Amino acid sequence: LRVGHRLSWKKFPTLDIIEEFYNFLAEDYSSICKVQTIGYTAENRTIKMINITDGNPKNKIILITGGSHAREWVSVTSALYILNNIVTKFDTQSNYIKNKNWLIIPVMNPDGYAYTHTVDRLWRKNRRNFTRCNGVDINRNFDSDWGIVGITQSDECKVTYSGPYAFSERETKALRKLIGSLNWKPVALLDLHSYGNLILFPWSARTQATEDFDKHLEVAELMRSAIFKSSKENYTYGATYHKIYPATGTFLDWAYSEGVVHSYVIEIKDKGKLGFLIPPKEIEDTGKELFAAVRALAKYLNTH
Ligand code: ING
Ligand code: ZN
Repeated sequence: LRVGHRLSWKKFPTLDIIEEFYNFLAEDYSSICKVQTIGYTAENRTIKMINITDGNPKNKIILITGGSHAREWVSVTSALYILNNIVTKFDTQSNYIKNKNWLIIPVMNPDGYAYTHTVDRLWRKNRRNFTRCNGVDINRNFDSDWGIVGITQSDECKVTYSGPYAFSERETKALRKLIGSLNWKPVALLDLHSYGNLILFPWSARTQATEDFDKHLEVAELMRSAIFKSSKENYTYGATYHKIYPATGTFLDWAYSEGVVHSYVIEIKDKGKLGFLIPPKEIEDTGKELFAAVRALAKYLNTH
């Protein structure tokens, strides 16, 4: 138990413990970090973001998100690990970490996350009520190629239900409002998911390569090798459409189309043996390997 909060890397934390940790950071490191509410959920929970900066207006913005899918717990703890390491060791960080404006949203889907702790460990979507079934897949509800017949899922009972229309959900609206409110767009997005040991970049809904394909390959290779050095975990990379499967309305594609050139999804471990049920003893090493990937990205952005 650390003084001031109950978060540890030995257990997957509940939302209460996560928010207690945010408040601890905001109090103890008030000169570099603030907790902001970016919106509200279907069940009226707050969606929180931690904003870290030394105040230099020239800092490039990097957005890191986790927990858009409720059951992908290791995406939440990895975002928390990254957050903890940036903030609590800020003075000892490399320059390429300190000269960024970090926006970190560890739990994009708090209703779903709470539900996986209390009712159904393998719930994926948010918790909005519909007539037959509940929940929209947050990562299918953004306004990027939303509605393509055969890919967009219109059955509310399916785990990848795309919602009645693009940006129908409060959780996705919060992200749209955040990006719209910034004076400068983030240069990078790292949207954390599990599982698969993969680094993915756009497009998810289109077969063709983006005009930034070569840059994406270069950064993905840097992150892959940083992860391998950290933990000996093997990750591979590619454009989502070809590497895994076509998907419309994804945060990845939408962020990229909004001008976030370096948009990536990392599908954290494993390759399917334990899947979503990574045990708590892996929280710390996994956090470390993800922070290694983040450092590689931040370092690249210093010279590009
Ligand atoms: N996988 C992602 C999903 O939403 C993905 C894969 C990421 C698809 C980004 C498209 C864009 O299906 C998991 N495990 O959620
Ligand atoms: Zn996911």
